[in-house]
Amino acid sequence: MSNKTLAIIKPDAVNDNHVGEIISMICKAGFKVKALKMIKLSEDAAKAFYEIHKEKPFYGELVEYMTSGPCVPIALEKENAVEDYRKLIGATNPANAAEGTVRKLYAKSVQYNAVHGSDSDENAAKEIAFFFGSKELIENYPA
Ligand code: DAT
Ligand code: MG
Repeated sequence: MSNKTLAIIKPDAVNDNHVGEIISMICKAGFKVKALKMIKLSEDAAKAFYEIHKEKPFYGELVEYMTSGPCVPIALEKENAVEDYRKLIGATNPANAAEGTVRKLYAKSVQYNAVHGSDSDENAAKEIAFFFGSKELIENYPA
């Protein structure tokens, strides 16, 4: 059964012109794009998106970084989407990311780590709804 996950190409990767290469890696790995946009998060939006991390020491820096420029959220579908996408992007800290993963290739540090990925089906649904209204998700294509 196919399920969904939310990817975000984060501001450093957008700024470095890696949007195309990262989307290409995602599509070559078999994910189907269901919705995609470019957006500059407000401070309130970034705080809300990362609410789960609000007690962490890096929360302030994370919010600052995620509002530093535009990012590209992408709703994706694939069998085993959450786990397979996290495999494609690699470990949170690029120093620990496997060869050939998105973070190994494009992340600069644990903070500037190029991409986001949902960590569960439940959070994927919440995160997709955070960025996309139901009319923005293209459910069945090609017809
Ligand atoms: P992931 O993005 O792999 O799911 P996470 O949910 O633990 O990782 O953390 C969310 C983001 O917060 C992560 O992508 C980058 C930042 N972050 C995590 N750990 C950090 C740390 N030790 N120092 C600075 N930023 C950190
Ligand atoms: Mg996470």
